[in-house]
Amino acid sequence: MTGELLLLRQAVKERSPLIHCLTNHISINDCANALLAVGARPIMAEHPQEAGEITRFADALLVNLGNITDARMRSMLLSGRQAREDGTPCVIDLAGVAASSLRLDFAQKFIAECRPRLLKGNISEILALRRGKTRGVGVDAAARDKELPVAVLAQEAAELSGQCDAAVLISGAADIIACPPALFAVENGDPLLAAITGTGCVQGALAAAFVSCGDIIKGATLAAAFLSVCAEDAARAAKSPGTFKAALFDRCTIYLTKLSPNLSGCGGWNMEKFDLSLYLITESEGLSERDFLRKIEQALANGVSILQLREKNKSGREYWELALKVKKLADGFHVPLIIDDRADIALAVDAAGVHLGADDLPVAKARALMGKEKIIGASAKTLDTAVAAQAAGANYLGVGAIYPTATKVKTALTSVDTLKAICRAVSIPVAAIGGLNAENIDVLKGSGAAGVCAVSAIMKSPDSGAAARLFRARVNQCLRFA
Ligand code: TZP
Ligand code: MG
Repeated sequence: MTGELLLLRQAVKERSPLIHCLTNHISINDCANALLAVGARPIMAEHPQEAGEITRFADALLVNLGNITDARMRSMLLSGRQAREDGTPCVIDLAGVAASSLRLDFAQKFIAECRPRLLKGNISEILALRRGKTRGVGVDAAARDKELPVAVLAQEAAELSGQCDAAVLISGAADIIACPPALFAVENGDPLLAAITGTGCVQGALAAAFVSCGDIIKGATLAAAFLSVCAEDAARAAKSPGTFKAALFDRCTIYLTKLSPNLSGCGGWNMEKFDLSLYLITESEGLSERDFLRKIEQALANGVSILQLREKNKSGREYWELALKVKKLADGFHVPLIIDDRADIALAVDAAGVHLGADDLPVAKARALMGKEKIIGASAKTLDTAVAAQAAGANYLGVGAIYPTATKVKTALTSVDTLKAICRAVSIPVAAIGGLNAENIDVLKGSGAAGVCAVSAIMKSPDSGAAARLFRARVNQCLRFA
């Protein structure tokens, strides 16, 4: 399931589905921006004379009952019927059905006539629909409903799913996704999600995007897992609602490299916050500083997902000065910067992390110095060193050289079979390295690698932007989170 969710997230980015949203004006802008952030195309057209026409060529329809109006109700029925006729997936966000009979009656009518594939609401909204009775609450869940144990939520979701012949997503501290026999709980998230209005609406919009490219249950589960884990990550960077909101939208743009079961909360998922898919490692030899920085900038603008500054012959002072400049470039593209060899330089420039080899500080020592939040990558050439690096606290591995490298690096080759064995044995993501270029990365298909490192293929190209763009296209074809 985890790998399939990653594929689905990738598919949205690649296919850019058109998502027709009939939604309230409180959160309409956030929904549109969240859809853009994950690579979908929002269209919020709500005039009754155009709604059905637009649904006809949309990839999914979202109707959200928040702050409902006559015109929007009319449009929802027109669009909903169109979606049903065309087999276009339709998601209904039951916003406010626990608050008013108008909305509850309308939801029942819409479900009966338009047969949405996914019903989404907080626990009070789900209970209102289950029982056909409003609950005298606003648009958030009643305190007494929020206290219900997860097992009861799951039961209610499963029963509503049967009642309405649709999947059900209950949003809350734990999100429940039910379409019997499938049942998932996502226990990730952060209380700050409740401190800004409309994050529930955003979850519904994301669900519409994800179900447009895959099945309903996976789409709903990914929407819950994705938003929750982005929120956890955003909350580490921002502690108050305004900055949290900006950080949350920034996180929504990430490709995922890893989505693994969250061991502390059964049924939850963790996603890695960095993307190894195209890992540029710098090489400054023979270049003026100006040309070196320009080469990096061009590559960053063309699909590099993570950057390593690698300098072997500079003094500490020179390394630090260059790292400051490269950090500024990387920040401009929201690309994490990793510093090769030197934890001190990484800390001094507040880089995202450090990459360590056999001659550098041991991973455990660097972890003790750098804390939990910094990324520590480790080179591994054998299964044993890979497993040991993970145990010592590494966040990713660089494995190779897969092919002989044209750089001055003296290193033994690592076979693709060893790469595969390492990918199977560790749960952290693995990037392949060594002599890899757009022509030969096919060997990585099915290896389980999360990314590809490139030095010469990009840094030695006269046009590093074009080289990165080509590399990115090939990486997307080859890796697909195999
Ligand atoms: N470690 C193993 S191979 C290598 C490093 C740093 C260099 C890879 O460079 P290229 O140009 O991608 O072969
Ligand atoms: Mg090193």
